[in-house]
Amino acid sequence: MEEYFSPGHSACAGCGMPITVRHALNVLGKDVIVVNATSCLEIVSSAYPRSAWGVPYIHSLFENAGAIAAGVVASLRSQGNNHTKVVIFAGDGSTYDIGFGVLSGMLERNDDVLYICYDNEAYMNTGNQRSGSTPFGAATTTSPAGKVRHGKLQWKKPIAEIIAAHKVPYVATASIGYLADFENKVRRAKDLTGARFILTLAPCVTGWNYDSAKTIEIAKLAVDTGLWMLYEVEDGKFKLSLKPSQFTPVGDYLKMQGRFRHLNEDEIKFIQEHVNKSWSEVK
Ligand SMILES: Cc1ncc(C[n+]2csc(CCOP(=O)(O)OP(=O)(O)O)c2C)c(N)n1
Ligand SMILES: [Mg+2]
Repeated sequence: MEEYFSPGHSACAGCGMPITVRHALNVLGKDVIVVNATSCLEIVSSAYPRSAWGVPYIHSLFENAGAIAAGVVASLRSQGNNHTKVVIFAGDGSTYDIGFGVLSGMLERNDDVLYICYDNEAYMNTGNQRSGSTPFGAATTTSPAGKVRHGKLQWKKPIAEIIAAHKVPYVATASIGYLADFENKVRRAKDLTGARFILTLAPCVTGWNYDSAKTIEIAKLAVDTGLWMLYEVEDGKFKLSLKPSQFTPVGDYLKMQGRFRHLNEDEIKFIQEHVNKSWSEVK
């Protein structure tokens, strides 16, 4: 198989982000133009004079990936090119927070763009600051764990639900712990037109603070504990991709990561109850 995201980039060993990009491009193929919002991905893959990209690549600001992609697709289509796919790769900082306004515009116009967010649950490139995606209880440099408080005090922003509320043709959540499921979702999105969005959990070794050999295990455990729900919303229809018959306790996931090290049993129970409630709502 030809590769479009090559080794030799400078991502950390075990980083979940290049796994996301590589597998997405394997499905999307060569006829693609990538727009990439400022993030770890841009830094590790595009420092001049090197490039890890085997497809055309544009670096955008945090704020305007959605607008740049909309412009690229408008230009292509006006030239009679109806085949080239335009895909955005962006981190959670851009997606949930700083680029959200422009993303919302792209969705509202139903621009023919596939947006893939690799979610590592914080602003990692600048040294691990909390984002709207950082989960409850996680310690970051701006939601520290100490005597007064234990990490982030808010839950994750429900970004996939917010995007589905725009009534775009396709929204999905994925995890690199379930790569075949992720690839199937990219394949489905590739075949559709209009604004499509895939949110992929992509663990960060340094920010989450775990053994770099455990990336896939952790990404899988996030799903198996029920903390990270895999689903699709196509034409407004919600469909679970995987419903674990028995959930692993959330503590098994939390205790593997330094960012949750400070949590006590009551706090872990509180998170477990939140997960149970989310699933009963879905049912
Ligand atoms: C408007 C703006 N604010 C802040 C920055 C500095 N900055 C560059 S990358 C980055 C973190 C990106 O976080 P995320 O989108 O989650 O991607 P990650 O680094 O985690 O891969 C920040 C804060 C910037 N480039 N532009
Ligand atoms: Mg991030």
